[in-house]
Amino acid sequence: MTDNLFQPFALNETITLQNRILMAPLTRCMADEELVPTQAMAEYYTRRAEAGLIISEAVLIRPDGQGYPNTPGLFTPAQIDGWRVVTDAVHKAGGKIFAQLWHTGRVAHPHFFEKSGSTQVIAPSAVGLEGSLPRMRELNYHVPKAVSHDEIVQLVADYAQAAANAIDAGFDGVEIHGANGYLIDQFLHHDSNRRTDEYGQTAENMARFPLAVVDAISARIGNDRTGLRVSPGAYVNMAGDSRDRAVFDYLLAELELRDLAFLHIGIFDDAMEFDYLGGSASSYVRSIYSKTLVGVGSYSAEMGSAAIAADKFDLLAIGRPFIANPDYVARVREGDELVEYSDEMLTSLV
Ligand code: FNR
Ligand code: 8K6
Repeated sequence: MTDNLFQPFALNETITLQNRILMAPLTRCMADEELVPTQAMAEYYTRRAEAGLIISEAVLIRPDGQGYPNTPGLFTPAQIDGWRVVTDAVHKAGGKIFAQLWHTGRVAHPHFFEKSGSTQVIAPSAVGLEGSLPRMRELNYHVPKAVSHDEIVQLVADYAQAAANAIDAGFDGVEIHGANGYLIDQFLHHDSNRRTDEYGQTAENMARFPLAVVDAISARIGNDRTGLRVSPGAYVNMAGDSRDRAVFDYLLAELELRDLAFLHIGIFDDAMEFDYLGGSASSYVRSIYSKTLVGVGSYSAEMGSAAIAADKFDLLAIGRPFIANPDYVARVREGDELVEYSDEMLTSLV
């Protein structure tokens, strides 16, 4: 029984989704050398247009946010034009698509962006990640430079400009990538934020940059077209700290006042429990935040449908099964069997 997944859902007065299944953001590393989306990417997304909403793979707001090869951007005219081909095709097929706006912070590497003229990796504090990049053993992470006050102001402006570029490129809205240990999330966890100025130490200070990004983007394109993804439970690129709980308590209360299109959990398996959150990431967020919540993380359609029926969240995002099954929505609706995901599927866009 997955009937409730096929009910339309109004995010607000502007946007109504045709069903409650979202395609989760999935980095595929398939943009061209100028980080422009390709025709193959347009076709890949269009095959999935039956989703209530597609969240694009994470898209760079500027060059120094890049930490993986061939991840697309939204900061040059060619990138905007490339995305317009994608959004037009998705719209023609009856779908909706948001751009996920991304800066990786300390997970970036100059190998990818030094040709832009910058070689500096930036983050809230000069605390580096251990080890080397995935599948690029010769590249070790750098110790980042702690951003200055002026650089923070510039970052906020660059997020807002990327959001405006997304609308220009035909996206229906944006999801701010505040999850998975990247730049915005680095401000929200004590592991990566050791600042002693107005962006560190207290919950209010640590939430200041993330909320400034939310507010600047909402002012630029409308809060009805702005969503946010967060990871209150540290699980990737980050170490957990029980003091992070107070930061998210404060952040979520502030977000409650802002009427965003939705809030989306960033997690790979929502069965994971965090001591300092008193349970799973989604149950913690639901206990504080009453507006539209997107659940995700190793859910089958049946489990997600049951979670929605039990009011654990409102919308279900599906990641890996959507890589394996372009026609995921139709298969679930018809009760057809799904193809199982495997990591080898990441080498081509189907
Ligand atoms: C991801 N995920 C992810 N999350 C995100 O916020 N932005 C991104 O660009 C990506 N990229 C990405 C690539 C790949 C190959 C995987 C497998 C995952 C996380 C993703 O959105 C989702 O949260 C997880 O995959 C869990 O959902 P499923 O796959 O269990 O349905
Ligand atoms: C060629 C494919 C490259 C895919 C890059 C994906 C980058 C973003 C996703 C981060 C994946 C991290 C996986 C962490 C799993 C943690 C589970 C506890």
